[in-house]
Amino acid sequence: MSESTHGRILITGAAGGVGTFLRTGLADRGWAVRGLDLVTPPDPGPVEWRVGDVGDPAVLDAAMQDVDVVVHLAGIPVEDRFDRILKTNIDGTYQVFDAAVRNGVPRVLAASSNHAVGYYERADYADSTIGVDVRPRPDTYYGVSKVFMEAIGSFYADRHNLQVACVRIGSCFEAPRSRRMLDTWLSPADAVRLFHALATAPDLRYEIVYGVSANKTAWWDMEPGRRLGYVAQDDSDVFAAKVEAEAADVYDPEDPEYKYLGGVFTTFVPPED
Ligand code: 15L
Repeated sequence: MSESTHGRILITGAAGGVGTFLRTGLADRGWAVRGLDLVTPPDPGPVEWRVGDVGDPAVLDAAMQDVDVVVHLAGIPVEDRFDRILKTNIDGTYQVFDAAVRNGVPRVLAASSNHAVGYYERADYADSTIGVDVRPRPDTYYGVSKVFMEAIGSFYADRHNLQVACVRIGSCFEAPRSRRMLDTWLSPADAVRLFHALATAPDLRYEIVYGVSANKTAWWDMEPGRRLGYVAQDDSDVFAAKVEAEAADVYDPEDPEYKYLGGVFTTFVPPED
């Protein structure tokens, strides 16, 4: 344990969007934060910074010294060609889990995504919420890489007693950017609440949770997160009038953006180059 209140947390992909929210938010909560990314951001904040690639075991071994919890965010955050997803998201995630076991880090919190289950249809959940135990239905190669993340997390929890939580993150931005995101929004403050709760939850073995705020229109089961101490406090409803006024299209429940959990990701084709 370090001298901080909770210990040392390593965030991979700490320069990215979610990483930027978490690295300052978790430091404010009393964690000693170590950030790892390909670049150093102009304003890393109260963070010990490491530059390197999660694909490099030596980089990971150095970054995981004296670490209590790894938050694994690094990866391509959208659809891409399979070979790139394979290298960065699938092999990169394997490397992170393997390095955690090799270096005796007890807990890994991994950023899965709603796109692991993106082909589920909203209309089928008009009177219920979608659970975390449904069959994976990835909507992209990106989503496939998140299913792999959840699978290797489960394998390493069973094989190596690693404590693992996989967070199917919704849309983590300052504010919802579209009508769909009124359902899927995870506020930056709730993201910090969620990852802090998962980092400190007693008796964690293996869990999948949805990473979403307390949105009036959310249709994902919040109970697994709640059981682990996550109390969401934000609701996208405060942005609803603004989002509705700015929406360019007419609401059509058959539009993939609204029909599927993963929205337009269900229509994405990987780039050719
Ligand atoms: C994700 O997994 C992406 O990384 C992010 O860019 C958003 O598009 C988000 O899902 C979403 O579904 O809104």
